[in-house]
Amino acid sequence: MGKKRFYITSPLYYVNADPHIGHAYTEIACDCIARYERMKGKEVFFLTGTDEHGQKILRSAEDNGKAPIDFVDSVVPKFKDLWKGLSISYDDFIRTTEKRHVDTVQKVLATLYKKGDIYQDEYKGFYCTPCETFWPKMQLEDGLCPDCKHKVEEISETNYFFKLSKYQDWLKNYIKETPGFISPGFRRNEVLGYLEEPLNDLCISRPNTRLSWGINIPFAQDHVTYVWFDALINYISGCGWGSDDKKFKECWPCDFHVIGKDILRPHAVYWPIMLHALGVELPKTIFAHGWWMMGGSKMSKSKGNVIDPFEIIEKYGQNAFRYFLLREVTFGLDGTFSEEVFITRFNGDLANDLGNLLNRTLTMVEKYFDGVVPEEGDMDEQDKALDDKLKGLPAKIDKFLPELNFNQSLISVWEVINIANKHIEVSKPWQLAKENKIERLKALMHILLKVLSYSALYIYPFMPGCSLEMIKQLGLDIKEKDITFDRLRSGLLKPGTKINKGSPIFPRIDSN
Ligand code: ME8
Repeated sequence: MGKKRFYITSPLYYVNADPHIGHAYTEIACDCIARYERMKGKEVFFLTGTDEHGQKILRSAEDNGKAPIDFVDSVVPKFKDLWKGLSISYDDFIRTTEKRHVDTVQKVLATLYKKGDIYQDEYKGFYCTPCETFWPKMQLEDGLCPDCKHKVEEISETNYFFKLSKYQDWLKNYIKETPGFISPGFRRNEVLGYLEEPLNDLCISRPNTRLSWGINIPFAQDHVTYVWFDALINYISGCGWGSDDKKFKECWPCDFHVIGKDILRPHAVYWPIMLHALGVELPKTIFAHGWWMMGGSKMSKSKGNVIDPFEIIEKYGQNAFRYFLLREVTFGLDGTFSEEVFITRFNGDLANDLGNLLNRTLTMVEKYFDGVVPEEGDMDEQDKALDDKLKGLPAKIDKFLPELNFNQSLISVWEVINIANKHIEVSKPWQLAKENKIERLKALMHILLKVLSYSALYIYPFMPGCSLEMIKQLGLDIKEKDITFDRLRSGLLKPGTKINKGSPIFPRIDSN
């Protein structure tokens, strides 16, 4: 058997409309972790994809005058284009309409049916189409869906049910005994809160007289599978459960399911119970992040208040976009997106702090040393303080990133960048040059180049494009595949090599 891979998943996004920045957020977070784990030398399996069945997608297809499969085929490339535009390094992209997924869903259904965990019953309830959810009357709010406040339809029909209730106590105990299973901690408490109420069995079928766009249920040809039951299974169909044992053993258990808080219940209640009933180990961590809001409410396709990520990339570049989303808000909490705040952060952190440090250091190396990296000189107190800060960085990143604490990781890198900028102000290299203090100037330039070289590599998971551009301008002899923590340990700067100064990496944005 091969080595255990680090396995991370994003949700499968609905293809009823174009992707927006909420989708980009989860994807960028997963990509950052995938790149960081690769830097640590891990084999990574990063799975993403699209959720393509169900009423909502069917309605959008009808609205667009297309057959459902043609409609989903036309939307999927938009997600793939966005991931390309954001340098998302996924290893596999799964679509729920693919045969490998359909076969797995049918196998799961057949297994659970045979085991007696799925049964047939009459269903009476209120159905919310936008949420694809049945609600008992008592949970409606003013007769409307308690989640999205849309109108619900009263329905009575024969359906198939999955015995969630049978496993409620088991799940409650599992969550209590496994603190890191649902993260952040306040989300774990929220789930324990749901589990205080009796859990209803989950209706996992739809009669195909009402909905035909779904996966056929193998023991009930007149029903299709409920879209959530279908979609969650991607996390095992995408890594070979029931079809490729070797791959499955290499990947499972999954290290991180990264999701938004909107889909906590299916992931933290239905999914663990489905896996447990199947006899499959549970994922290690389900991390639910917060929402990007616009004008006080969640940015979402149905509210029509979305920001087009293609536009932001076009205007400001993928690096700044990735940086902003990961830096601005603590992962787990909500944030408000505004272009004004984006520009402030761009001009401050990226143009003034990082971009300027790179540009002015390279300009000085050209001016004072003909663009050649000087030898390491005798460090003065301030050089040493900066060097110590730099040496302390990997430990900080290794503490914060495995907890998906992106903004603290970036803050730690920027602390070093800012100290380097202050060091320039205080040490006045232009003065040293005038006074011909060449040894001091050499030492100073060397430590600045060292800070920039290490920073270029540390920011790789967050802004891979920016990292590669810095590597090029600094003249470092490193290929992308060699960006690893091992490589960092063997030193980066080679005195005597030429730098390659280019144009500023983040030119200031004039917002007027
Ligand atoms: O729920 N802020 O798909 P979906 C932050 N197909 N993140 C957001 C966001 C926002 N305003 N809006 C969306 C589905 N997201 C199901 C998932 S998984 C087996 C099936 C992100 O297209 C966030 O990760 O509605 C959220 O959980 C996901 O997109 C929902 O995407």
